[in-house]
Amino acid sequence: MNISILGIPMDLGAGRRGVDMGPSALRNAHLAHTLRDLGHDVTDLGDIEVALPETLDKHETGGLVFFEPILDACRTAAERVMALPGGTFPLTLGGDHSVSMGTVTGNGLRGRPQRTGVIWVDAHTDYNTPESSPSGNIHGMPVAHLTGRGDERLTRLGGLVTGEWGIRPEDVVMIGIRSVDARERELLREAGIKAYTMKDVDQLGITRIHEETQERLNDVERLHVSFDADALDPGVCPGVGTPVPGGLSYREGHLLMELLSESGRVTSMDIVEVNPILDTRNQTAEVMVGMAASLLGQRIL
Ligand code: 4U7
Ligand code: MN
Ligand code: MN
Ligand code: MN
Repeated sequence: MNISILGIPMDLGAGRRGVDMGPSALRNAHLAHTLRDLGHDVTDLGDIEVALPETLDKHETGGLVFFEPILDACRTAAERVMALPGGTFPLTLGGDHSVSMGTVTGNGLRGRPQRTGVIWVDAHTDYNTPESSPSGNIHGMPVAHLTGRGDERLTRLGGLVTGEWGIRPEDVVMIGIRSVDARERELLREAGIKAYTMKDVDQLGITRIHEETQERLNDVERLHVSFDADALDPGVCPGVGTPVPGGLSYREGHLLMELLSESGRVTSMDIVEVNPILDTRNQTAEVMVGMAASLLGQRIL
């Protein structure tokens, strides 16, 4: 397979600094080399340019912190993904999770706009709107905006999204959930978004969750996996900005990626929220490179 790596070194959407170094940490953990060893043709496109917080006034626009530079970066990321040749697998590196507003949109609109399913692997549901958000941090809002809720400049990605295309709420499946804000919970219920909590992971297991996910997303033409490193337990991935105890084990993460790989249906992936400042000797980046490898065909035997 042809894989294109694109970094979005942005931490403007997160509450603390450091995930802007995620792409660099993942490259240092031998991302491209690992994927080449699996037989893939890998091109690293480098990073897109993102404004540094030190050069900006931290201003809030209607409950959205750093709204303008985030919109800019997401739009650029979407355009870069859209420009990739057909058949290429985009592997996009955050950055905080707001980058996925750009990457998912770019993947959905590439070539001709297609119905796109999203598997959101995360401790959080990232379904806040500017009104419901307790923090104003945009990394807690990407799924709401991708499914058409929230600030219209973000849902339309500054005019890039025109017409009918959007992610349907029924085409989103979340896995690993264990932290949801009060208002966010109500919004999720209203929207009918399917979310597998850690309780579901404990009770049903990843195999069953994967089967149900495939069934639910049976009709989508493209399938994007957005993997927030904080979905995994902080013991496995300590280098994340918003750690929540009780996460996916190392094997649960790999099993999910292995099953998705076997399905042959995944067409793009993000790795987001790796924070090297808070990490231990780049462990989190190394674990996340392993997750990407499992999704992209690595087998034990
Ligand atoms: B991440 C939070 F309030 N819900 O909106 C918010 F708890 O991309 C956290 O999943 C969001 O890491 C976490 O700020 C966003 C908070
Ligand atoms: Mn997230
Ligand atoms: Mn998260
Ligand atoms: Mn986070």
